[in-house]
Amino acid sequence: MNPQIRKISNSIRLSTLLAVVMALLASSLAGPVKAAGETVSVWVTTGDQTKLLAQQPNLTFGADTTSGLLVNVNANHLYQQMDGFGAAMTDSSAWLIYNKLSTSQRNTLMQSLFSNTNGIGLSYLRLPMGASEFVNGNHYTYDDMPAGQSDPNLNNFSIAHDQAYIIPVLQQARSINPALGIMATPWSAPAWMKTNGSLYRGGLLSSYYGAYANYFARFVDAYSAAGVPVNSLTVQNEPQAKPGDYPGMWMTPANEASFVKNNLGPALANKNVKILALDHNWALPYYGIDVLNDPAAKAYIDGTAFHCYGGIPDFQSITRDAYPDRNIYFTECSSGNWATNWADNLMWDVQNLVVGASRNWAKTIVKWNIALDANSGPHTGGCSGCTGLVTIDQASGAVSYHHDYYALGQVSKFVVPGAYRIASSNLATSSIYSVAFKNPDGKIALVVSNSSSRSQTFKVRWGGQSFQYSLPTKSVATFVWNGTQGEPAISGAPTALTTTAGNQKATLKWEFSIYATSYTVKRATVSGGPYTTIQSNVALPAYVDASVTNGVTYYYVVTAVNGHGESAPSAQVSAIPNPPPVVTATSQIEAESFNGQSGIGIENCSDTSGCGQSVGYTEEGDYLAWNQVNFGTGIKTVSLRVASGSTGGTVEFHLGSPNGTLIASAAVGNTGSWGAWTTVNASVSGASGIQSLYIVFRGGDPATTADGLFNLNWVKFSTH
Ligand SMILES: [Ca+2]
Ligand SMILES: [Ca+2]
Repeated sequence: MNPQIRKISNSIRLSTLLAVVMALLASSLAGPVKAAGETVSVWVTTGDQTKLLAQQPNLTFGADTTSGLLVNVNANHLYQQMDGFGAAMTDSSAWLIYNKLSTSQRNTLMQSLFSNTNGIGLSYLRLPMGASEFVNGNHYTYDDMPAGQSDPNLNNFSIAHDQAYIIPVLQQARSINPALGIMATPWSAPAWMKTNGSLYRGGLLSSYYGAYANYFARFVDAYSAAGVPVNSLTVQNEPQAKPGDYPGMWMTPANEASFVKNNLGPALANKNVKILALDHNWALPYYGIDVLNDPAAKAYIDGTAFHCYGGIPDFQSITRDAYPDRNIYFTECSSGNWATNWADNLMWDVQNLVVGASRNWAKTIVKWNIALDANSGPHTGGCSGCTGLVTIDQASGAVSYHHDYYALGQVSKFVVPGAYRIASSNLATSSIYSVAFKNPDGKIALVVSNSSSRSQTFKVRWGGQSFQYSLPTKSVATFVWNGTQGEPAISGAPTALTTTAGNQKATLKWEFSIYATSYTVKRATVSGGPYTTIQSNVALPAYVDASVTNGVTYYYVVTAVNGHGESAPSAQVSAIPNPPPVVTATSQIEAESFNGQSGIGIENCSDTSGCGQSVGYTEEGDYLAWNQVNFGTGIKTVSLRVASGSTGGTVEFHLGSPNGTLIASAAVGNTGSWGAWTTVNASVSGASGIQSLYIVFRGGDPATTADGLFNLNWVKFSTH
């Protein structure tokens, strides 16, 4: 119990009186300390493209009302601090901008990208270190050697390739937006450092970990000398991908942890560059956790970076919840000619990237190519239908702007590096999505999208005032205002409190209260109380209670607190912390219910027999583990629900450890696609009683095979 809070709540009438007196003093004597009726500027992009980041007539905050759809904003709640918004300056993008535009065309485009008065003020660029597939010509690194030769001292290292046009374009971008951040990412180490001597697939030879760390350090120094300081590095682009026709390199979490703690971290120690793990799909939230599980690696790692090509943005929070002292970044998503409905594309980007990634802790929102030509190029291998933020006509230099430019612009033009994400309502059941930020100068920017098929009217409420707005179908609006948030008394209890029991913990989440400055969490061991305060001054609407004993039922309520005092308590919820339960072998064991794993990814899925989530990204040696499975007696067979778009592989069932007693083995072939589910059966011998179970995936060398082996929905043992 915080004594100060208790004092406030006990003297609520006095403090209310004081507040009234203070307000009177402020309005009559001190001038506009808190000027009500703030002006709101409004910028809209509509799905029918009649308005493209178009400023609308100003609105004014007025008296608060509480009917209809309510988008609440509470700037007291500070989530992550933003590093910026942007896209990737690939070799292809820089080549087009530098070589295919006249000076005047180039200046106009660069202003439209990087100025937030003449354009959308992009503030973060991702830069491939060497070639991705988006290159005008051959794939390259900064230290290529003839086949059979190596260069362990990096005598041949040079960024001359980039000096021709990439660095000049980056310098111009920085001159327009001096706050521009740069994130660099290698697609592959030089071929001579790799297990297969190729820029495609293969892994990094352990004998060159030191040389490769020096390669990063040389790159950072060379770019700094060229006037383009690098703010962050990801260890490897898509370390779990195995591209066959453009640069890529296989790295496991253990590879990244080893490379970072022994080589890359020390090599960059005094260079003020953040090191980020993963840089791959939302579907791989356990990868970053596995890297951060190594404390020596974690000491050098700022956070984990995600791409959009599998999984959902919410999975970012799996990594963040495991390591709340490390950051989250969103670093790549391409649009392309596989999706051509402009309005739907606008809504997808706003909902999943601007809103979804930001609401799941991302400090950057970065799309893929900033510019490509009309043929989705130039590119060498890889994606053949990708589109950039803009398309540049190689013949005329004409520039066309795509939905991504406006989706990003609705936030990047108004939210600068250093802004914090603040609390705002998501009304998913009404297809109204929002995210809000508070800039370093105090200015608030609220982005609201309406992805429903009709116009919708909602109210934005902030600090005891509100305004109303009607947003057309499949459109997005940004509302910008300045001022000090008012602080009326909190009228209602916190809502939507939920709790999830875990091993030695209970996790609480609730909807934020519009005027709260903090929350108090209270607990009882008897339903209805009396409750004891276990934590006051909780800054955000979430709490993990780790001071629990397994097997005990706990009852929780939360209250919202501000300068006027404390709200009524929320509805009560209960949880019984417990170790993972014993799983019955003859029940349907969902693959995603594992207690331990190595190397897997997760996806939401659909299957006629139910799916929830499935496990994928399976390669040789990956496994799932359950601590306690009760086989009973007489187990004879096991059924597996699987899907595979590749040649498949083998699944093995072991007891005790991944290499323990083998009780069953089943071959899984191509089922037609990654979503074509089929049931495979195998005989089982030697399984009885309560055992730990390991499901181990077998097949091929992960560094060189083209795809994962197969997806797994569930397994079920049987006595028949
Ligand atoms: Ca894997
Ligand atoms: Ca499942």
